[in-house]
Amino acid sequence: MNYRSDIRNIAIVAHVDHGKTTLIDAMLKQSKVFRDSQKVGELIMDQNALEREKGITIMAKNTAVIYRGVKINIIDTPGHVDFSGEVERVINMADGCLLLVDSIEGPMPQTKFVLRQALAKGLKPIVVINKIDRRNSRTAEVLKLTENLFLELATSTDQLDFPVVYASAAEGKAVTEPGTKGKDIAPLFECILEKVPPPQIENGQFQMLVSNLDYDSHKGRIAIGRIRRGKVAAHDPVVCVSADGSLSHYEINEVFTYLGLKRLEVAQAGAGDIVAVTGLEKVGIGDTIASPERPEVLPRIEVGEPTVEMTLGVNTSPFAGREGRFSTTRQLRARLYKALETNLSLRVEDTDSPDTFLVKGRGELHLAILIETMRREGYEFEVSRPEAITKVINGNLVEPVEVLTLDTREEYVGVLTEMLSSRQAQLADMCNDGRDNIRLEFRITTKGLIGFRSAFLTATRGEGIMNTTFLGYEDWRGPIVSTRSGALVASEQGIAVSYGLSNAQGRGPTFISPGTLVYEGMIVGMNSRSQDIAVNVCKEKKKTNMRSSTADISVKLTPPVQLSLEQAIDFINRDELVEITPRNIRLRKKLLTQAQRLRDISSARRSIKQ
Ligand SMILES: Nc1nc2c(ncn2[C@@H]2O[C@H](COP(=O)(O)OP(=O)(O)OP(=O)(O)O)[C@@H](O)[C@H]2O)c(=O)[nH]1
Ligand SMILES: [Mg+2]
Repeated sequence: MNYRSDIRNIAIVAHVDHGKTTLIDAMLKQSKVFRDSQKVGELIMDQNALEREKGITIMAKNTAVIYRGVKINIIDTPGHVDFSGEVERVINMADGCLLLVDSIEGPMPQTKFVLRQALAKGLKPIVVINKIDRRNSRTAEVLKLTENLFLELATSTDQLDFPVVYASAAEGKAVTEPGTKGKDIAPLFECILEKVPPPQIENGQFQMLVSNLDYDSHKGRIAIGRIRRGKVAAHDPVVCVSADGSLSHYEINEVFTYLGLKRLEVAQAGAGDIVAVTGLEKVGIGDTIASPERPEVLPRIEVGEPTVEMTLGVNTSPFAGREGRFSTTRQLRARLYKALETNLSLRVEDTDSPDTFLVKGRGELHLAILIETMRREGYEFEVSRPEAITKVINGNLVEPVEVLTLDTREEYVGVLTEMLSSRQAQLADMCNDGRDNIRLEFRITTKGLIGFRSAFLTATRGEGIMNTTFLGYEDWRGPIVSTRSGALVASEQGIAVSYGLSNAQGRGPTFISPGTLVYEGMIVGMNSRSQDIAVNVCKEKKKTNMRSSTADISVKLTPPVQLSLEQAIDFINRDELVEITPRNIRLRKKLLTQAQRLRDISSARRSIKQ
């Protein structure tokens, strides 16, 4: 077995927001891959518009820097639990990982998930305690907690011997001794060169596993992965082995390697390096590309199963077809099936209704990002409330269960415990730091978590952070009764006016402002009681002969509660839908007229009696 001492391949893994992408900024800036005059800003790798807006990484991405003549291929991964599939997809390209841990928060649920993944794949970990510039850093304690995590997860004793680097990614500094003052990120680079094993290579015929796909309108599909064996050059004949074992023959068009934010075209690349190749028209993630002389298949990438599902279908609202560019069944279907090519933990299924598809993902945010992406591309459609995916194992109905970690203030413990007990959650652990900051850990069904995020943020007035990790499947615990209050439902189509909205606000908060077009059956607010109530928000004040210049202005409205897409999906009940167009997000009852809804309730009652 040979090694390539001129390369290191590392993945950066951590809990959400612990500073992975910022650390890559520091590495890119220090290795001078940019011209001095070039303004590159922050979170350079988060280039996707949604990533920039939300300030989180959604997709794993590659970059590379050169340090003392060694190329370090770096893979940035997302830390949010809903995008865990991305970590699983790319981790096989690396030989080592930087496990970042926030110097205040310490190891969090996703830290454990990614460390388990990394150790299972045999990656050499380097612990990076980050954000040491922050005033309340508790570096020594966090290191202790991280050591405990290793003790819990390690499968061999040599995994317990990990190097530690202390960093401020934001300031671009790293040191190996806690408490010392650093000047740049070089100590981290040195540690990578010394501790991460160089890629092991096998000489022989070309073989690579495709870990990512990209698309270019001129070059077509771009397959990205790490070369396991041999080398590849432009015009080489190759075969691609797809999921069903079928072989397709192609000729490699171009070969690229990474440097900074660019892909550099190279004449050839060899085993151990991470490359992008073009010329393969039909190639998928998980496929093996190999020399036709020895087309041996590499194990496909395994990604955890989806836990939540929702229906996504053609928009059936009275305003359908007005605001989107793509709205037909055929267009929606093609777009959804295309998403499967790169979004490995997503599933799409046809349903009995030709206009509706079942979309399954790793969490509400995972699905919301797909929906938001489609809406920005010009699609219009409707979605149902997300539901946890149940399965039957050995004749038993089982459902997904998660660990929910809440970090908040002591004063909210009562209200949170009460909210969660009605959602089938059990308190597993509670610790107080002595300063009224409290961490609560619950075991909860995925179904009990749906709709909880917005309720949590409201209950804690934004003073709380929640995290979840998937635990496994357990016996079905029975249905949960919705505790949401009723909806204010528009009783007729028209334009909402101040007078009508002001009347509606006598019942509860509204979601729309005057001038909004509404239709019968659209949800325009929240009732303070549990049942739905019809309101006429288009109703004008009766004109009187007495002209009063202030009559209409005097209506004082409370500003509407504006639900984001995620909040809207979180809010709706089973008999409701979210209508999504490039311009609007509307909530609606599935059955639009009150007569239909009443009939539905009475027939449901009849069927219970029978
Ligand atoms: N004070 C301080 N803030 C930091 C440091 N590193 C990152 N941050 C901040 O922490 C926040 C999250 O940083 P990111 O780099 O986006 O974190 P991430 O791990 O890539 O997050 P995801 O990709 O969403 O999982 C940003 O506001 C950063 O500015 C640091 O060393 N010190
Ligand atoms: Mg990031």
